[in-house]
Amino acid sequence: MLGISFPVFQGGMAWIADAQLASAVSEAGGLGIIAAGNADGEYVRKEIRKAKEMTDKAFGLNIMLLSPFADEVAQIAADEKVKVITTGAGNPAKYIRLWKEAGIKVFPVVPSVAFAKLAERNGADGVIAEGGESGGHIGEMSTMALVPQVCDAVSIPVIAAGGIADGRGVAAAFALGAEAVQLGTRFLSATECNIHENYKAKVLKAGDTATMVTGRRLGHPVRSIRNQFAREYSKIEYTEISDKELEEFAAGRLRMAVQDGDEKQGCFLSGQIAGLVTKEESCREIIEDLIRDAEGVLGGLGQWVK
Ligand code: TUI
Repeated sequence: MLGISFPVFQGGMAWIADAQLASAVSEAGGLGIIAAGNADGEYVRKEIRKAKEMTDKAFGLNIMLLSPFADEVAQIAADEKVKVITTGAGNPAKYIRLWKEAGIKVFPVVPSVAFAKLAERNGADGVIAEGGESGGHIGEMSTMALVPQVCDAVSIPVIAAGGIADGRGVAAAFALGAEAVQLGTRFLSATECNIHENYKAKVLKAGDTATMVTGRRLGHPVRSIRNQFAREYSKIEYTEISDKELEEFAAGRLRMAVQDGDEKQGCFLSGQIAGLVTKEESCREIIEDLIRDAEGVLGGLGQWVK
């Protein structure tokens, strides 16, 4: 469907997944995805054009639907005819006709079976079933429970996401019925990933319980590495503080992490699988390693088959 060599999507991480990371993943045979995040249309158009210079292969654009620029970015994606759009944090129904008319393949991230069915009815080409092990904005389901139920509920391809960072995770996703995987946290350690060195170091150092979830009160739970900011947020979250003040407290924190590497004040989004991410490697090494190891795991039952 997409002309990619390997069934691996790189997650559309806001302020992180730029033209350099996306083109490196696509050049390595996966599907690189530029993240629009909360950025305006001009930033997104520039990144799309940069990626077109850097690779002839297909790449995607992730549109974060809570962004104040979502309408503008949705139109730019159609004008620029990106090959693939993924969406996060909402329902992309109102844009799907625009994107389909531009010949774009559409893959909404879905946090539940109901949402997956809705996406299929609305004309999505596939769904990304993302469990709450992932970093950033999360749903309530775990990947292990969500993926097989979504696979049974829809007949379009299912891409599994959340808690996958190595070949074992890829094999598990395929065992659950997925046709591809999406990884975010593993690509944070890529040499081509332009995050501040402090961010990379934090991910490389993180263990299994390094992350926590904040933001449930405002309806947008977000998983990030436990630090001063995350602790302070969680301390004030259920006090008498107003919604507006709480939002203001969190505003701009991801950029502080990604661009300034501010270990105390920044919000370092990461999945629970960060404990498996222990070295910096190129996107090519990451993808080749995933596929080789997954094949080893899936083929590993041969000795038991009579
Ligand atoms: O979107 C993500 N991950 C993200 S978005 C983000 S930026 C952000 N900043 C502040 C608040 C919220 C987000 C950082 N990380 N992943 C895809 C994803 N989509 N996970 C869960 C969902 C989702 C949740 C609810 C998709 C649809 C949905 O629909 C329910 C509804 O009522 O809209």
